[in-house]
Amino acid sequence: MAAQPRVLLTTPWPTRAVEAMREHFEVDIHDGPLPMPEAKWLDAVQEYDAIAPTVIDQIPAAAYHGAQNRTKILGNFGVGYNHIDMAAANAGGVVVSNTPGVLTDATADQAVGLMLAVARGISLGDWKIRAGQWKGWNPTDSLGTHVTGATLGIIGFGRIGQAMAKRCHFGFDMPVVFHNRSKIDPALAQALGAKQLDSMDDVLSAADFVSLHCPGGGGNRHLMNADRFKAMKPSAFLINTARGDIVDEAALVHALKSGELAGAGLDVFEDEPRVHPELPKLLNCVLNPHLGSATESTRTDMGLMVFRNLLAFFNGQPLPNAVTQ
Ligand code: 8YV
Repeated sequence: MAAQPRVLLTTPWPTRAVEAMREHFEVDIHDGPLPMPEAKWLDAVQEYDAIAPTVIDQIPAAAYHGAQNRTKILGNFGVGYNHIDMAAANAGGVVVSNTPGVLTDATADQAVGLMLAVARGISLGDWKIRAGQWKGWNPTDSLGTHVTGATLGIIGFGRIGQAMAKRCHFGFDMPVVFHNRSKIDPALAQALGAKQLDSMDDVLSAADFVSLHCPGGGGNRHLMNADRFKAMKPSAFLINTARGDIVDEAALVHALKSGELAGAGLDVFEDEPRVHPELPKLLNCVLNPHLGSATESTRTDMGLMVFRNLLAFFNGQPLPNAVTQ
């Protein structure tokens, strides 16, 4: 019997996805310090046919030399791949797959949750009770911002941006405006109660809530900077479930402190797991530790999707989710 392909997961996964992998591959799971150290990466690319990284991995340049290495495919556990050097992978003949679609709903749900949590003081209220700080109801205590009917601005109208529009338009009667690099079919936008505006600044100035759903890295680094915060209404909130580097965190802290922005709901940060030291001190933001796709079923589905891509690769079939950039 031919030897099974050897696969390394750079961090533990949900059990069912690992079991599926183990039916077809010889699987090892890195259980040392995270992210997986560079020395381990350098050994791993000589020992494994495939490696399945996640967003936290810092992949060394030598890992992309497909001709010299045993590793010919990176099956990314996640849809975003800004931590993968695609130019190097393409040049070195290393194939990359990702996990689009399966985490769309979970991530849009989380964005809605952050919007409500920061606008309505849900996490602050929870903290007040736990800290024994609730002195009793009164008509002016802990007043938040009304969400239903407010205008939502979406930056990046891909799968997750569209799922956010759907929830907010049909669930909260919100008019939705959006910015997207390419033109979106107006009929598709209209079906979600959304309208594409000419410029990003048009969206920022119209919105009561701005939710980011574009990829990180490249030209999107610090897309939300001091000037862009100035373009937003002082009563507006920023929601980020996309990537931390889209936001200039220092400029955001300034905007939140100076009253240029009313608040922020953040699931992702520029230099995870480090969070700008001022953010936890601010009561007008809600902070989550990168939970967008963190449901048991979603993380299992992500693992199963990596598995299907590796299976196709080792069977010589086209990858269902090849990253082609
Ligand atoms: C993941 C994500 O948890 O898929 C993505 O791009 O941001 C998250 O949902 C993480 O990136 C997994 O690597």
